[in-house]
Amino acid sequence: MTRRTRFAVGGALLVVAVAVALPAAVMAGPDGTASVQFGNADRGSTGDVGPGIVLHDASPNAQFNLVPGTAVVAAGGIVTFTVGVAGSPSNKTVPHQVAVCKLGIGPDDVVIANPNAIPINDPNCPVVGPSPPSPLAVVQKQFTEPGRYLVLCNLRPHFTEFKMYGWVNVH
Ligand SMILES: [Cu+2]
Repeated sequence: MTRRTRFAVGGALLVVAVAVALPAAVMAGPDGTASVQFGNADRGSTGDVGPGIVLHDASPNAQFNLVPGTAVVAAGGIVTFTVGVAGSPSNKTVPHQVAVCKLGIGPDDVVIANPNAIPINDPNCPVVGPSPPSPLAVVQKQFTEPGRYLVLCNLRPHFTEFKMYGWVNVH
């Protein structure tokens, strides 16, 4: 089993656990809901990268991930994005911010107006939350129109350097 496979399996188990923990009223039926873990707090080896920041991997690519990379939900369904759920409290130090792009926007279409600012804030990819960015949060979004939506971390380095994005397929 490769490292990548192990991460994927762990993430899948976690998504199942989150789904089971949701109250019955939220479970709207087949594909009425989906859950995405937004960042993997405990992945790889520990390393301090700055005051108060512990990146849990020598290469942050394992941590700066959406699991699953593609979530599927029916039109009208709700996707729950959980930031930082996997980490031990001492490792919940890296903030994230969920942004969902309009239909038709791909990773190469994202406009970074100010390359020196941390937030991307592309009007075509409005922030869902948390606001301000946080290492520990749960945010939800309802998807009414079918299509394939790009979901990214609004913190520019996470997106540009670590490709922290995924997809929601609405059918
Ligand atoms: Cu991020």
